[in-house]
Amino acid sequence: MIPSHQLPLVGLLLFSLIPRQQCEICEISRENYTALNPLINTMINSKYSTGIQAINVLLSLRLGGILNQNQEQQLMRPIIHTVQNNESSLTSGQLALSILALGACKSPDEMFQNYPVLVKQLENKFQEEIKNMEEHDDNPLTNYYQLSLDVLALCLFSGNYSISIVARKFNPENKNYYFHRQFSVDTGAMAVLALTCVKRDKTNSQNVIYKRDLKIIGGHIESLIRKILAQKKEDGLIGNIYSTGEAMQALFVSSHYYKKSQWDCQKTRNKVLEEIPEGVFRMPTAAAQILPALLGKTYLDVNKDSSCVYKSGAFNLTTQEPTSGPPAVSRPQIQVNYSVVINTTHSITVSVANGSVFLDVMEKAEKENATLFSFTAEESLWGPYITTVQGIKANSNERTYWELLSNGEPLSQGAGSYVVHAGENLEVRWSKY
Ligand code: CBY
Repeated sequence: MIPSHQLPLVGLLLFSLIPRQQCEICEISRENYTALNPLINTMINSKYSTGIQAINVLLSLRLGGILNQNQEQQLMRPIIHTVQNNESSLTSGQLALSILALGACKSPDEMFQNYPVLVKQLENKFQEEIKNMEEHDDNPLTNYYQLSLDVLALCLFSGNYSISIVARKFNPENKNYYFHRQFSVDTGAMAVLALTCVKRDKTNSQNVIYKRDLKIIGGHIESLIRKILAQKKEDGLIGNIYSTGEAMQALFVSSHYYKKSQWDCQKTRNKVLEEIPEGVFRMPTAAAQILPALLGKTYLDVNKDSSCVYKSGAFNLTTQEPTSGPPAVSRPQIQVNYSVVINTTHSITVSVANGSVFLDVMEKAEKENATLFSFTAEESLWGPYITTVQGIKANSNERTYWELLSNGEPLSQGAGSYVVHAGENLEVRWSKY
């Protein structure tokens, strides 16, 4: 017989012996960390002229416990500069991500001084998103990926937001989860992280209205997880290679919503590891979005005491300039076809240096005929985002944008990173998502 006063202790012991089946996290073991070196070196050695591109990198490296204090300071500088000087021009999601990055693993007193001000600004930006939806046929100023980041940052950093608005707006049937009627895994995954945070944060509340909304939110998580798992591919990827890291994070935090047999975490992880040497994650943001999942971390760990412990010496960091290849002039030229498609098609054949990206082709075409091929781009976390062509501007209230295609197929990389091939038919098409 076990004396009754020892029962809680025995219970605790038994609980700690239960295998972690409930929480399927297949992070890679320390011996295999060398496989991650290309990701980490890309992030550390890139030059961040605008803070925007460094945001995700700082968050990811902090969560992984990879930066020493000096490196951390260096990455924080351009980000702090960006949030302080461009407050109004930052989108809600960029501000939310900056809050996550600057606040990751810091106790309130170590935190960046203006913190409460940033959280207040985010509350306002989130409200503007909701207001825009009410006034413009349910279209936010940005998109649901960013609204999810907003809720996540407000939830993790004690900002104000309405649970009932979250329960209402994040219904998985909402059109904002879909582009061209295709479910966006990135968006669904970020929403699962946000909704899970809200659910965990408010579960102990006695408020009856909260209880009703939390039940609705639980239903949303379940349905989003079903939609994410439905995008699992034969090779283990979920959506595409760039959405897989975030899908993994969503699946880590919601393991009681699916059966173990529904997802082979190792298979997904191994496929991602295979792609690293292929250079698929050459963009710092791409590297930053895959790394946490490979280390078994999620954005919900951002304010856990135990996270971000500095793993001194675990990674082989090289501090060299990223190799950029021979100068463009000495590279052989290739010819590609480029078209702008609105209702009619305007085409041109241009020659560019081998190894050029889509944006180089657009610049060359513009030089040859500015009337037909003029364009503008904005800096985003993923590099340049094409906003206007021939003066026609993408508009989120109308769900219009300039779609990039090659040989009739939409590209899965942006204009600044897609490397073009000789003879290819490249296209920018005025489209509706
Ligand atoms: N992030 C965001 O606001 C973007 C959210 C996101 C879901 C994002 C993908 C996922 C992510 N992890 O960041 C997203 N794309 C969105 C929402 C959109 C729409 C933006 C609408 C709006 N009002 O905000 C839209 C217009 C449908 C869209 N993406 C367009 C494009 C094309 C850009 C073309 C251009 N005009 O420059 C393009 C190139 C697809 C195409 N063939 O035209 C595109 N997106 C791509 C390829 C991608 C992936 C980038 C991958 C890469 N290696 O470059 C992406 C990761 C991402 C960025 N889009 Co969108 C999706 C994927 O492949 N998994 C928040 C902010 C703080 O960072």
